[in-house]
Amino acid sequence: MTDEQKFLFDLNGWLLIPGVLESEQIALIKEHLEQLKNNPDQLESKYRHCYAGPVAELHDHPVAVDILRCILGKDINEKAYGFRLDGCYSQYRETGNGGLAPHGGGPNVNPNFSYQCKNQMIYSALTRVVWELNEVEHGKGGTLLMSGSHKANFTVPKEHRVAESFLFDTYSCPPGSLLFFTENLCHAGDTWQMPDPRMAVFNAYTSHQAQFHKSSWNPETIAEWPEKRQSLVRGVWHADFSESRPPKLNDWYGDDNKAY
Ligand SMILES: O=C(O)CCC(=O)C(=O)O
Repeated sequence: MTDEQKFLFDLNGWLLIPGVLESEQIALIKEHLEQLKNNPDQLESKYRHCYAGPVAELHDHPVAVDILRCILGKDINEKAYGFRLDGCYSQYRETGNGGLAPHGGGPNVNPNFSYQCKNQMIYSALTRVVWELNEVEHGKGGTLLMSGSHKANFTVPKEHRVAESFLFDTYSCPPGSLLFFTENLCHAGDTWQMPDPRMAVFNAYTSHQAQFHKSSWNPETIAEWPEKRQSLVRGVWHADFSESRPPKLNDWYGDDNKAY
């Protein structure tokens, strides 16, 4: 993560990295999401999830990992990340479809929404990573982001808790772009106005020591992932003092150590 990216993420609460994915990878992921929508029964059950198949490559894509290490936590060791994949959903929204009402922003002591920056170190708490798979033109349906509201000292006033508020920023980007935002940022879904559907993967990440969403990962899907990617869905704890001192570290995924 560059100094400029850190500055912008801290200042605004969000960061866009345009054009990360190649067209072949985008096509594979879109095909998977199309199949899930139109013919899910033709997919083997272990691939019948938005986080499965070619989408799984996104969960620890090197560009995402580089940023997540800086804003959530560095690796535990060579086998395990210091952050976890807390959830994943996909959007397939046709032209004219509305989005979620504004939420988040303002003071929050809940550790899952407690954005912090101290001594030039960021802790973004629950962090959303959005992969835009189709083009987004400015103001035509990209996520609405109220820059700075992740560390506001006052609740977002009700007149600004509407998608029309002039405080909302947004972005334009080519297919395969990557948007990060901290979930305490006030944000909303906008009406999708592009001719192609909004196809996007919404990943949520936390520190490896925190969990917000209840898990529902299919173990057969996870079994096919490389070991380090599996660590994204391991149990939620840091140190086990029950058998040894120094403690056993949380650096593996398995039946005995997975998130529920
Ligand atoms: O649809 C969007 O762009 C925003 C989605 C959203 O607000 C969320 O996932 O929390």
